[in-house]
Amino acid sequence: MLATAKRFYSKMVSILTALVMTCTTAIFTVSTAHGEDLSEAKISEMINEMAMQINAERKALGLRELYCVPYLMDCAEQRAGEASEVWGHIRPDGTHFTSIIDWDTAQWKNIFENLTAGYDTAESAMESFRNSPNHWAAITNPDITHMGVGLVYNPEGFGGCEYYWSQIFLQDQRGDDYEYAGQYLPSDKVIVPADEGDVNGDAAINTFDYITLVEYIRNKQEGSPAYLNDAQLEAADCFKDGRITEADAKAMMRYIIGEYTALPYEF
Ligand SMILES: [Ca+2]
Repeated sequence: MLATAKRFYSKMVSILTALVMTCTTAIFTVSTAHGEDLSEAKISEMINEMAMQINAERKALGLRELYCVPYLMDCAEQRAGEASEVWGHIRPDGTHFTSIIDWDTAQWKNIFENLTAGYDTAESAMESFRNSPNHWAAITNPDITHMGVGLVYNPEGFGGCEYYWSQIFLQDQRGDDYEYAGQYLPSDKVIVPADEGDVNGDAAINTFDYITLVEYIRNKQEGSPAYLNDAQLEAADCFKDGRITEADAKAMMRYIIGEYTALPYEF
């Protein structure tokens, strides 16, 4: 009982509940015509843009980049929708925002939620967070490792803000290198390898691929954020043994210098 109470307390103190009603000033600057043709693709693009900006800000400060987690992206989208109905970190059912997280999926020991509304670009929404110390402290928290970003366009939403953004950040108690299903580092393009060994997807197989692969392996070993998409992993698996190791990097280098004539390397 005491242990449960203690865990609850430590959870509560780690939750950031800062809330700034950024919406009111934006009501007068946001045009309704903008959002009416917001496609799902456009919303995804805006969400990705925000995720990239979060990591760019963190990188500039020497902080680790955060993985986007599809599960947390879904949670963030749901929270953005809820906040458009009932503004704040308390959900429409009266529970704290953390109740959106399934404990078996995300065993957070630190969790933060940022909300802002009324901004029709990722950049302006990020600017609203930048101008709010508590929100910015969450974005630049050194302990967090994973995130979800959500945007819901709701012309009937709270305060007439139309654009409702949410960010969920967390650190999992299972370790900073705990891997969530489908996690990825946000990027502005989908990398498509042209062939075996073309890890960076520029249709040539050269030292840039080798560097990309070696960095990936090193970051993995150090427990730092590292991400290659499935097609890149396939292209990087020069031994075709289903694992990415230094042996793959060596095989790639041997191919690049002409020692091997083809990839994947056949025993
Ligand atoms: Ca390449």
